[in-house]
Amino acid sequence: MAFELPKLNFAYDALEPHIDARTMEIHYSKHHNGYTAKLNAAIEGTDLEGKSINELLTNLDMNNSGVRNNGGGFYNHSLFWEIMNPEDKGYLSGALKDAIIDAYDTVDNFKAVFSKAAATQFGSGWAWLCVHKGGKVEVCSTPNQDNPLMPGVSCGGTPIMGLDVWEHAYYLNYQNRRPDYIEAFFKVINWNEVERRYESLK
Ligand code: MN3
Repeated sequence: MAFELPKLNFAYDALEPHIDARTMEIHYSKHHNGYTAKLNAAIEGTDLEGKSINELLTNLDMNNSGVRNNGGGFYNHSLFWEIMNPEDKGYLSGALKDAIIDAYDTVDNFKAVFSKAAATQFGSGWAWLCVHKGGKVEVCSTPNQDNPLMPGVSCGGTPIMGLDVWEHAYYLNYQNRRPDYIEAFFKVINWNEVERRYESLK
């Protein structure tokens, strides 16, 4: 059973003005679609065929660049679309808010730490909020399409929120102003979904 590009839960223009429709269209229909197709090509006819994406990434041979880059790209973007929402965003609350305050003292400081991780990831990559067994949360970043599920990568744990800082994610609207894009991302985070993921993993 091949991987399929997941459906977007919102229209391309739904996140405007924070993320523009043209960027969303290219990002989803070209980039994410491309990772999905190349992941399928990378596992076809191998003993990796039929495994879930979590199995593929947590047991990944890091020298397998086809699965590393495209499996990462498939997983990372699938998460990214789900933790943004134009309407039903909710707000940071409950056990996730408590865990963030335990780790980063205040919500504002957490936002500063996450934003710095995203701003200072050199070149292409992602910033993450991860949950560890026991419920502790941690911010980290990774290059390219790597993510913390992969063996030995960055902070470990399971990502519950991720921000794509590849230029393809923001260049049309923000050019080189990555910090403005990061600020805009915080306006479209679907906290209900991030919190749901936290509750299911803690
Ligand atoms: Mn991307």
